[in-house]
Amino acid sequence: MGLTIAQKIIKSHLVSGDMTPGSEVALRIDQTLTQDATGTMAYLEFETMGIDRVRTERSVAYIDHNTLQCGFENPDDHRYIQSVAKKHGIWFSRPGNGICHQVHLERFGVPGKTLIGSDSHTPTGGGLGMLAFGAGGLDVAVAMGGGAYYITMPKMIKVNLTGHLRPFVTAKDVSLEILRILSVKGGVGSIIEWGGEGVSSLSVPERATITNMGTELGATTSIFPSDEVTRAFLKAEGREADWTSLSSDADAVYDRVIDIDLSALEPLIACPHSPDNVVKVSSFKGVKVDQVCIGSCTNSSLLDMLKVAALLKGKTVSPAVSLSISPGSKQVLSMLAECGALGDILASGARVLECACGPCIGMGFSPNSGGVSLRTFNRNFEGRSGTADAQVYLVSPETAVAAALTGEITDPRLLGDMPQVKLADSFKIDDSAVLAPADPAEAASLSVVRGPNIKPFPASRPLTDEIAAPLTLKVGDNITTDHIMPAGAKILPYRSNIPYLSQFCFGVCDKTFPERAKAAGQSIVVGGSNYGQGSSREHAALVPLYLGVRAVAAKSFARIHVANLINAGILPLTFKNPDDYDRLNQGDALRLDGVFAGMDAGEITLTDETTGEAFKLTCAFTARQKAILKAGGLLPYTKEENEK
Ligand code: MIC
Ligand code: SF4
Repeated sequence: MGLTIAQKIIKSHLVSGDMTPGSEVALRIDQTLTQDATGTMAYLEFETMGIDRVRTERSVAYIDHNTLQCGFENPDDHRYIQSVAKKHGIWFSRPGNGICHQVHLERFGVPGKTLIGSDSHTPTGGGLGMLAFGAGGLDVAVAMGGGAYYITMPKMIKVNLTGHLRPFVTAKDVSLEILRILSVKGGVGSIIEWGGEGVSSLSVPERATITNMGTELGATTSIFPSDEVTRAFLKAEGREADWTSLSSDADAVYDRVIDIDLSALEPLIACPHSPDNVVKVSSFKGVKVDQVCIGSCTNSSLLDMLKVAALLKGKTVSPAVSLSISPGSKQVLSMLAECGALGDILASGARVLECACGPCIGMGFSPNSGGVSLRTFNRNFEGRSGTADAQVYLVSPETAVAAALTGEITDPRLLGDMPQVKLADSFKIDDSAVLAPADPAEAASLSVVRGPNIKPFPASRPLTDEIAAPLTLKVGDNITTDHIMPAGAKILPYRSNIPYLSQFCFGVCDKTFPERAKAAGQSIVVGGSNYGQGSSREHAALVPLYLGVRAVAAKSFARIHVANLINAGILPLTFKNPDDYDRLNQGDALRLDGVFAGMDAGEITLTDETTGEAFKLTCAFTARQKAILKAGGLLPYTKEENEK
């Protein structure tokens, strides 16, 4: 039987496990990346492992999230990351050099290699034919130390593309179409492989837009073949030698095949507050727009920016709209400047922000009260923009420009003819903002700079056979990590200060949760389906751990979050009968009995002492996951293993 592209890469990186869907496989990791909002914690974790130098082929630390410096916290963290990177063999991408995923695609990604990053959009690398996963910081720390990365062997979904995109219809609309078809849960447990004759009409940045938003489907990752288009992109980056051809076997078997005719697509828009709430842009008439943001790791490539500049050229942004543009990298910005496109953007009245995540993660540029914001980003979760009652829509750069010019949600096809935009054959290569690590001889004498905002990790507790705890919080379906541990300019600077962060835990759902959880000492949280979707932030597990959460019972979990819960030593349990969710009430006194035997049997009983009812919860943990949970998390587990 033939293999898919992903199966081929998994096979060549398999450390242990068998490749049957649902079993655990351990993969050798070639490259890692971190960003600054998750990086500080990841490097603190790496340091506790006592390994002098990373054992990967390439590890890169990016500064792109926490770039607003409203106090000492972010610059202190940047200095910490810079010094730890230099000492331990990690390349350091300075603030201003760009968004991790965009820069990694341009300068470091290699087809056929494995990459894990402490950011959920690491699958952007799939646009180049990398097998790239988002992961918690601790998993990235382990991989930097040469340890394997464990995943549940996914099913394979193929999306077969035919035809080609018509003017004003873009790769972003392809992403929104697959979200419309599959929903934010539809990719869970699967790798999405993009194929078919339509693929050759998509450039690498367009493919990367699509693999980037595979994260919103809950997919383990997404991947494109590596073909002549990939080779041309790498050649333009001066890296043709990194190219290899990658395709699936003709007789590869997929669990599901979805057909998308690119020629039949129309401009699409995701409505508040979920990326899968997708309709046609043409269905909107007269909806006023206050703000438009173009950028983020989804849509900040040179191609996107050139199209935006061409559409803005000679025109003026509507007085009702505030338009921001953040190019994805220094390379993109300097090429825009050199060809004059930046001048066209500025002349239109747009505000040019630095090459960073910025508004995407609420780092500035929040909308006005109740404002309508159209963004070329990948997430429109409630409150994520920094304005609680903002209405955020996700669109392509073309649709974003149409709204910026007209002041209303507008079908971009009404703008007239799409100007022709072509990518240059060679890009401007300037890696001066990427600092090389010290050589091993010098590294030993280097010290690491730590600011006062770095506080100790929450203490882990070994698992107990009985857990008696109140149900301190019951939440619904599709709870995101932005609900559990919000981000934004006011909170993100405290990512290395768990006690401080804890006061905002579940703030979007219930501001009283932190106080109630602390008062209870230990507690159990109940969630609906797809609990923990979204970001890779391990803080969404570490902060609940600090607040005494011992277990989360949910209808189902998102992949990265469930791994983070296990790594933190919190039990993720799934309702055997999803309807039991309805029979539990916030405030009930709960008890889990026989946890150890239950873990072995794959089923634990939860008793609601308030109502007297009992429920079955499933827990299909692997032997390794059980050992991690019993030890109280991955750090104590690794320590125990090292002492053996
Ligand atoms: C996000 O888009 O939510 C983030 C911020 O990039 C996160 C990482 C984080 O929370 O620091 C992600 O997607 O993993
Ligand atoms: Fe940055 Fe936004 Fe991409 Fe997350 S989704 S990495 S915040 S640009």
